[in-house]
Amino acid sequence: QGKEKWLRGDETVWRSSIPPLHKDVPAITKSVVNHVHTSLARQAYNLDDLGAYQAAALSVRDDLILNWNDTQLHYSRTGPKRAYYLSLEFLMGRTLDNALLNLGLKEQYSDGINKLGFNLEDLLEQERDAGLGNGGLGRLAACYLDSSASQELPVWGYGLRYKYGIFKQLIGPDGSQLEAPDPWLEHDNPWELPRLDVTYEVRFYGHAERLDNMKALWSGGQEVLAMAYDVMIPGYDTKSTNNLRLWESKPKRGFDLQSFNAGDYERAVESSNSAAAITSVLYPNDHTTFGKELRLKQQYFWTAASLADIVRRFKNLDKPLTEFPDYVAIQLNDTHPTLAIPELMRILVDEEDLSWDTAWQIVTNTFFFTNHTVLPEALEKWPVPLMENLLPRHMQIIFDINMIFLQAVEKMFPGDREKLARMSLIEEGFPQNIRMANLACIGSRKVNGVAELHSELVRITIMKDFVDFYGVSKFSNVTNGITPRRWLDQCNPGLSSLISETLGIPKATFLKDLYKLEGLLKFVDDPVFEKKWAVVKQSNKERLANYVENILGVRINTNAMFDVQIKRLHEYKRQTLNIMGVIHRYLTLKAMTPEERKKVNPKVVFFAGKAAPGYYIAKLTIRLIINAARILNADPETKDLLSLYFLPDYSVSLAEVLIPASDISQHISTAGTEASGTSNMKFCLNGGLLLGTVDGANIEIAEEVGENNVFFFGHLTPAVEDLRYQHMYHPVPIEEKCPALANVLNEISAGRFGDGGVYEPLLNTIRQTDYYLLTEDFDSYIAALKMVDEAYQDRVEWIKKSIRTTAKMGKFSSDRAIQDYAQEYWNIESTKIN
Ligand code: B1N
Repeated sequence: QGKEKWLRGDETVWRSSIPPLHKDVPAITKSVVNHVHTSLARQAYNLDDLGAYQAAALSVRDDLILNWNDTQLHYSRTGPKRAYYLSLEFLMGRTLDNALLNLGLKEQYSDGINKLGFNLEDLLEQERDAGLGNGGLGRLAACYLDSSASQELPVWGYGLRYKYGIFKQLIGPDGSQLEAPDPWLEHDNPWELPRLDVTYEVRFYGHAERLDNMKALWSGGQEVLAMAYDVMIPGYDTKSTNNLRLWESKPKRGFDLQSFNAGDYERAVESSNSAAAITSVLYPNDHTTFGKELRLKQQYFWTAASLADIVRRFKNLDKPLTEFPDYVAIQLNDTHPTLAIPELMRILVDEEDLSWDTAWQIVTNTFFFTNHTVLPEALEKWPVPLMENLLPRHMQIIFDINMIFLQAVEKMFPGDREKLARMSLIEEGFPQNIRMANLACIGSRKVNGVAELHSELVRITIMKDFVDFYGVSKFSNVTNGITPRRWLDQCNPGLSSLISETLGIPKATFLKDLYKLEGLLKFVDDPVFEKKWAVVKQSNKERLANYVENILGVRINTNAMFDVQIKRLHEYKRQTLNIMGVIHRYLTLKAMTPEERKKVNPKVVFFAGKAAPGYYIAKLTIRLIINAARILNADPETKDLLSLYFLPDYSVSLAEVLIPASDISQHISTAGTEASGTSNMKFCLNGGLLLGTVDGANIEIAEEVGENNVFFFGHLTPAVEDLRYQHMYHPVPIEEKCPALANVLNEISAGRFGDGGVYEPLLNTIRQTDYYLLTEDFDSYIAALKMVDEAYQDRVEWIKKSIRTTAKMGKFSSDRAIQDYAQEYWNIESTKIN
């Protein structure tokens, strides 16, 4: 390394001129003021919070870039095996606070910013969330990047730089959700580096002509440019700074000069508009597929640019392509990047002239596939005619993969036509459809689910035939995790400090090894510690109350129990079960005498979450929650005992305020439907207790903390199928099956929470098929809520439960999950950057 010849100019001049990191307060103020004056062309007299935020961010960015440079140079020099995480979503949230904590510079910056007459906490609030994701799947990708960098693993993310992230949620006068665009780049984004020199051409449409040896020539059509933007991902307490590369689509030329010269200006910009459209907006649906051409374009644009970039980087190593899997592992985050499989085949066979078999060998040793849901409506299928038109060469490759694969299946299971039909990459019908999960499975080395139960369901339902064919060892589990840096230290600094002080270890020790939290168990019966624990929770509830007062203008009772359900609105997540439970509680309170009411503990129920803009039933649920809140919160008889808030525009930043304030949170999906859930882990890490069904990662949380510290209810997964069958073929009227719920539905119908007619379609989903089994679980849900109330009466015991819960969250660090991927899947190693 030291013997390398210096490439350009005088080495000593270069080396002595590299700027230093801004580590002490004078260096920090100097750097910030420098950015105020030069980068922003402002001065002290005309600087506001936004400007001060920008200057602070630019100063921190300088530090990140220096670390990033050293990290990337180190990777290039040492050429380790790298892993790439391909995700159509990265729900990053804000960056400044996280970067300061990971760099270990928060206190210094706070002091420096004070000296300049500003308050760091105010500046942090100026930053917009990077909301490039819908929910759990996108936030998981963000946690995994943090853990990869923190553990000094050579991992890059690849995604799209959407001009508009997840929509902003507004609430209309009638209580229904309205959507507004999210122009998150409006104020410039200091956390990205535009790479004008990193561009690739991506082809769409055109014609594919078959040649010999299963090769083909793909030509014509439309070419679009992909340009890279790099987002620095700092590790915690390390110099390692990884990269998230996001692609932006651009027209190859500014506009079509021919049409322009011919005076057809509209035509001239049309093609440039259609190129820019590809990365203009994040699709706001989760768990549903729409079959829209623009979405398929996004998927191909992103996988083609990412693979071109990965192959180019591999070629710099000067190794034969057959060694590609020794240097590259690619994780497919759900089926969204599955086109990477035929795309790598195309590169290897058509461009690199490898034989089909050699190429397939390389491909199937490079890719790994994570499935995130078994819900049928979420499994991606693309119509064959659409694929044939947009990506003719990929369609040929998929047919060829399928033919060879089905021959192998036929050989192992001769004559089993039904099995062949189920395993085929092509679903018969009008039109035919491509089953992306099947393609992702056969093109990957391993397939995993995201929690034990879910991985088992993958093996016995959607992938059953593939387990029979490949053997079970290809199908395993990596239970999801969350980064304790953001989801403990950053969002709950009070608790983080208390833990550090109690265990007598620096924060970094447990933030890098979350199992260290078990040390708290020794203090469960220490009354002084219990008191401090309760004080932290109380101050987090005050912080939330202030937030609510700011946006809704009401003061909430922080002595009440805080009960929280925050997640995307979806029937399977059963926010309806929760709101029906709230209304049931309200009706019960109304029926009580004032004397009886005196024995009731006050409770505040919080909801937050977005509904996909086209998801009618989910939007009706929001409307019901908001209109019920208007009645409940205005009822003088009950409002001090039960109040209800729907906080609009749920985001990562809002989660950071809500989660540390919760006493109890709800994770109440119909058993077998929530693959994992990750907010359940976040609440428990922050000492909130869990009320949930026996589903997803709830099960593993209960295994860790002990069943007596969680509140479980409802039917178990094996019962669900039978119950649905009964509902279909032997329906029992809801009045008989569940009178308590029937009563709630009747009150809603009767107009108690505004025009009852509006809610009929929602109520009918329960009265009729009840696919998500609310009528089956309602009574045990109400019983579980009652147990929560009783448990909360004994506040000391509640605090003990809370401490025990936090203490046992070690398993749910995303560091553990990433270690598992690194060792069992990618075969990559940590490297220290000096
Ligand atoms: O992925 C999370 C899990 O914790 C959740 O349980 C799971 O529901 C979530 C299509 C999805 N599964 N599928 C999606 C997102 C976007 C889209 O277009 C499907 N999200 C999940 C992390 O494993």
